[in-house]
Amino acid sequence: MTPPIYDLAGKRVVVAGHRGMVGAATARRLATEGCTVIPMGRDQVDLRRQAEVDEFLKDTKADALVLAAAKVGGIMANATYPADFLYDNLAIETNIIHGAHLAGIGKLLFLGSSCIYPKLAPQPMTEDALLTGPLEPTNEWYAIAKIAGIKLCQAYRAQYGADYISAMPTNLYGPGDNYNLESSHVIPALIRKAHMARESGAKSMEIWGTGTPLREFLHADDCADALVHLLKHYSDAPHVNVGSGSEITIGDLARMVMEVVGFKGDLVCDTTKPDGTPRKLMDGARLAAMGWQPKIGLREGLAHAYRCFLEEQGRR
Ligand code: GFB
Repeated sequence: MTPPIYDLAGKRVVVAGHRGMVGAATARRLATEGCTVIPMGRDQVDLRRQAEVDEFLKDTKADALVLAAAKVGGIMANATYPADFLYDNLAIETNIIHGAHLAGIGKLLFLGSSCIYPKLAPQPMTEDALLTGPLEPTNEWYAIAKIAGIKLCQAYRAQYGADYISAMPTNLYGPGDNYNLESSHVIPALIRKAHMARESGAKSMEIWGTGTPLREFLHADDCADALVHLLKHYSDAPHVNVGSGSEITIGDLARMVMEVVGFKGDLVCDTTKPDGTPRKLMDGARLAAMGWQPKIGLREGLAHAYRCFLEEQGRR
């Protein structure tokens, strides 16, 4: 492995969105690098207000910042709250990127999403597929905000020489996920549905859509590991895909979750609900060439996520 171009040991690193699933995983991973992690979240600052963000950041004396704060949600939340997904995400990233620049924070890592790519992008999707076609309508608002974030990082690099980089993770899951059935992503929804079906002795469990869409999933701890790798080894304008390299249909995913949870009933498709984009597999060659590989397989990751779900339920 080539030596890091950015040494994290002893650095003060702000994690914006430290209570979210990826932010929390990133804070845990950064702590193992000998960093001082400075949490920044909506419990301390309204991230949609520039003045509050500027005030917070100028006092941190931070060297680097990971921008994991965002309004996130699954397919229904995205389609139901387009204004929140566009406004909140644009405001959060604009305020934090500009605030980091004003505070003299030299290194910043912005987190986007695989939904930035066109709905029918050639698969696997390389970074060059950005802005080559129309977006998937169920999440275009979120996608537009995340594309703006990439461009902001590139603009601050071009105009001010700031070392601001962007990572585009695939669909993520793991500890601290959102299990609200209306607003969650598919994995936490399936975990909760399978658990409830087993507990209640139900004969079947419902999934949204046809079960045929393909998705790529990455455990949040693997994502955090990739983000730290990028902080240490990457300094350039183009964004970088962060994926696991393997995909699965939603139907097969549901059957795998049912096995992990121990629910033996039938699977029923609610086709009144949307499928979203038919396929979304990242090309991970750019990150692989930097020497990074995922470590957590899907079945193992789902078993871990289910254990975390049970623990989180037990704490309520
Ligand atoms: O994870 P998910 O909500 O987001 O849905 P997207 C993935 C697939 O799982 C879709 C199906 O085809 C859903 O129809 N699905 C089946 C379910 N059952 C369920 C269920 O009970 N709950 C949910 N949520 N889905 C999101 C974007 O798209 O991906 C975001 O909306 C973001 O902007 C995120 O980019 C990573 O993969 O379709």
